[in-house]
Amino acid sequence: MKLCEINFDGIVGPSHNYAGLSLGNLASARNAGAVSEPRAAALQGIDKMRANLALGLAQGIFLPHPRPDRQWLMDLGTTIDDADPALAANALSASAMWAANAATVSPAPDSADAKCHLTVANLRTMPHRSHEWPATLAQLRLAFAGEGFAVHGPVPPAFGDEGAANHMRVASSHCEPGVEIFVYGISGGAFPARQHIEASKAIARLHRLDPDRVIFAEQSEAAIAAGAFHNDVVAVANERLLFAHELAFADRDSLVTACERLVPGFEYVEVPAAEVPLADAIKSYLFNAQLVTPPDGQPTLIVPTEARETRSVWGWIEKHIGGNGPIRKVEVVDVRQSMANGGGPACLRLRVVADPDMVDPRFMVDNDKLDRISGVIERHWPEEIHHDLQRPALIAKIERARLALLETLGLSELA
Ligand code: SUG
Repeated sequence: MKLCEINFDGIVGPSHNYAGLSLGNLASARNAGAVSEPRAAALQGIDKMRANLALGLAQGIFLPHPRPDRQWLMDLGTTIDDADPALAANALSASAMWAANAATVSPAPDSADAKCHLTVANLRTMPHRSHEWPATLAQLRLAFAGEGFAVHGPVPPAFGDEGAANHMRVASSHCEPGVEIFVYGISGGAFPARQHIEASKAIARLHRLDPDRVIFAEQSEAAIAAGAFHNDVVAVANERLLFAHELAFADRDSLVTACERLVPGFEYVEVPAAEVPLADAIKSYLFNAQLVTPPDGQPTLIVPTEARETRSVWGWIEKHIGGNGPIRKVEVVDVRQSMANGGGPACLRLRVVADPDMVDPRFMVDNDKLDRISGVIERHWPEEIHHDLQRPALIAKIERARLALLETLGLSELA
């Protein structure tokens, strides 16, 4: 069995649009009502996956969900034709593309039963995301059906859980037992805290983690108030490295001390607010980067183009790399369509440390399969979506597009 980190990217669905649905997510609010480009958005995501493959990383996919979610509308006593526009937008969101919110993952080396555990996120805080979990769970059950995995249903909706976006793992290498950091928020400010500590504690128990190797860290109020609606907007970890903004955590010192005690070779890289103000970090998504270790062993940061365009951020990156800091390389990817809804490179992927041969191969990709997927996107994804979300011809096109993709991938059972 050969464990490695696999990035599963959510393919951007054909209903991708800007409806301004996420309170506390500044990009979503700023772009409310803008014209979206689902085809370009999905192709940007495919190019990001190609860049990961070119780095020598293992790459997987998750599929768009059925949209509009007719079952959800039926449970609310309405249909896509009759629903008021706000409800219709909630039923049509392509938010499942942000796979970092699909589930929390604890790899086999961390669990008492040596299985890789995945708990689907309930996403109960935002109405448009609260109905994602059944379609996510169906995919997790197919992709990770093997004996080495344990897939769990959502934590009860009393407590908000937003998946891996608020979870980090530090370990001397992916294959060694790690320390899992669950970051939670406490409500009180203008924006909701989407991850509750009770949900995180439940997941740590369900995943059979060693309580001595689990840390619960509070997100700083300043970060939430500045628009860090998920911790992965202000921090990211990979193997021995934790990379974070100075203002990410309520009590940074305790977190760093615990990691130093538990993880051999642990390194903390902090970006001071004096060099990169929180607002610049959030606008540019410096921390919503994929921090990865390609086969060449050089820790690499995959940032969105917005990071290069933000002077303080790009200056910090150049200084760090030029000064021989622990992050050795930077790659820039264009995911502007997703960024405009508050989703950067790291939001678009779920990391799973596992043996790729144990994953259902329909969820793994190489360049040939990405060619076939882009072919379907080019043929079927709408070029633009304006504000006429309930137009019957658009709805029919969106539904047909997804079915064409499922058929191409041999996944029609998800229909
Ligand atoms: O949940 N945006 C998503 C972005 C998720 C980013 N994920 C991570 N940080 N891991 C959200 O706020 C916008 C939808 C709209 O406004 O139409 C949205 O749902």
